[in-house]
Amino acid sequence: MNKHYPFVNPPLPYSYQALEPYIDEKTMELHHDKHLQTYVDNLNHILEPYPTLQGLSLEELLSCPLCLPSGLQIPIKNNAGGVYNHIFYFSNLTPAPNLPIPDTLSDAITASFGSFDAMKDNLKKTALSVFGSGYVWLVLDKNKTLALMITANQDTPLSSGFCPVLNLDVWEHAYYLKHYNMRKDYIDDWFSVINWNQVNQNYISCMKKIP
Ligand code: MN3
Repeated sequence: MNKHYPFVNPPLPYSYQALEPYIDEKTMELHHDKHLQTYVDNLNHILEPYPTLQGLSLEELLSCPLCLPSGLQIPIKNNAGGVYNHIFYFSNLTPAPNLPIPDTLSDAITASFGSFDAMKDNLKKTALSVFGSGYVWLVLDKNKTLALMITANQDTPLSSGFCPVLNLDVWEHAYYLKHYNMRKDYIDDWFSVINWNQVNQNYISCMKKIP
């Protein structure tokens, strides 16, 4: 995929039905082909008249909102965020269970939360507490500690200096066709299709980025 304008919607790294029965085919198709595609199209439309911004990556567009022209700060936060958050969400899922969690990440989770189960319980409670549309994130903070955070709408942790390790989309479009109002069941199903090898790689690259 292009790292800058014009952004493209990368294909899913698995088929639409690959995450059945945990996440259904129709949800994946609409989520990728319609929701994510709309953010890609909107972002390209916003950047079209601004050649000076067209060389910036998603991370660069999102890390310093105040560096952008004031009229573009909110539209870019919403649409570059929508692109970044969805690509990251899809990239951390897999139809092939890959437990146990790699040692590097597993040790970091134990150091920060006490145990994997404590992290999982905490993440589930946090995800259930999100009011309205948003995401729950596992992030690395400036002290190289793993932490959970909530972002509203398509906001990202990048603008507040956190490095993303894993995210969970809790907008209703991510689960309503299959799980209806049962967000709790969606969270449990999502835990069954997490690509822990990829999450471990995300953690390692975050460790390298934070001085
Ligand atoms: Mn979504």
